[in-house]
Amino acid sequence: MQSHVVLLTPTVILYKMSVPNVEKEKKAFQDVLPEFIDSVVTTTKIKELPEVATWLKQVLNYVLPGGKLSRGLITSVGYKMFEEPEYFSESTQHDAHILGWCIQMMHAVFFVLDDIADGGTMRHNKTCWHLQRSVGVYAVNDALMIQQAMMDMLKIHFGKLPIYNDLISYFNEAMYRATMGEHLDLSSNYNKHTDNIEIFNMGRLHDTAVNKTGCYSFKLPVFAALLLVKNGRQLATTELNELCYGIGRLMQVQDDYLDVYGTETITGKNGRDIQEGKCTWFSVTALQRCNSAQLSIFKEYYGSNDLEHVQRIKQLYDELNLRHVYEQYELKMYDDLLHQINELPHEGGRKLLTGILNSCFKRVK
Ligand code: DMA
Ligand code: MG
Ligand code: MG
Ligand code: MG
Repeated sequence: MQSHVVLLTPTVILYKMSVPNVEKEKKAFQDVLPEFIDSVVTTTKIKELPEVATWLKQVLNYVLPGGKLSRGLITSVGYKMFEEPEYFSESTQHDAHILGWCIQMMHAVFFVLDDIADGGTMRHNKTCWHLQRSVGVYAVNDALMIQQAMMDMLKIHFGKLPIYNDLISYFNEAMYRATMGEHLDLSSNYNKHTDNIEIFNMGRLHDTAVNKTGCYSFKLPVFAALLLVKNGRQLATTELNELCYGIGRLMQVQDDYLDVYGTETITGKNGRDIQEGKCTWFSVTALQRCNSAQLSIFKEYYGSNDLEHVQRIKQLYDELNLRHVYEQYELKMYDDLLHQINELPHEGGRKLLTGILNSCFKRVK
């Protein structure tokens, strides 16, 4: 376990502890992808329709490889970190890789659909799938096909194991919550004509983040990994669940930051929250802090595609010093989560969650 100081404030010293050999773990996880995609198209029901199987293979080769792969890595590294050395086996590690790629499939389902809904154009530094030539709105069917191929993969690889029912419950919960979170997100757009300013509140933001991000991005990969661990059920506690949701909230607040201030070539996607009039940490915090003149500016320009209007909103964020407020907020969230992690009874769990938290902290993509 490596550790080095990443930030020094008068009151807080934070140590960045990395999960051992995370690059090696990532490489091992990525190496499984060709075999995984092959298994999707040759063992699930799609094998009966070679033409469709060829199509799905093309879709998966486009949407699965890019990005941080953090969800899948949490599952594969999580198995290793939670399991006692005497029970660890390479074949279960392989199961963790398959499970990790199933979760990456779920992620692909959501970002393919989310990019249609949000007017996204770039994802993982590539053109969004729905903007690929001839795909268009048929990407909705592709997303459903990825989802069902994922369910079939779970049945083929884990259907005969006693963990299967729990696994399906976790996957169903994550799918359901993500759609609920997406609904909250999509129905929170500011509309100048109805002046629905009341949607911008921290409670709604919290519910949105926990559901649209926290459940499928953190709870699912951590709890799925625990199903592979010999005595994992005892570790699947409410406290751990809350922590996963907390990390999800942090991730989403950071995602909102990167949407406005991130570098597109690094995040690999284009920010659209101001144009779409989204309820984000920045819009909610701006409204908590603005005076009546600034409120009028917000109402006039938020939720417009006009670049000058977008600039005017960014200027408002600067006037309110929101980047500084954000940095303090991120640090406080980090600090609170670290304290909660240190209360966890299992050392491997503490290491895993600290590793996840640190890989998120001050992230630029
Ligand atoms: C995306 O939220 C949520 C899901 C379930 C994919 P978002 O639109 O803020 O994500 P992004 O910024 O990556 O488009
Ligand atoms: Mg989006
Ligand atoms: Mg969205
Ligand atoms: Mg976003």
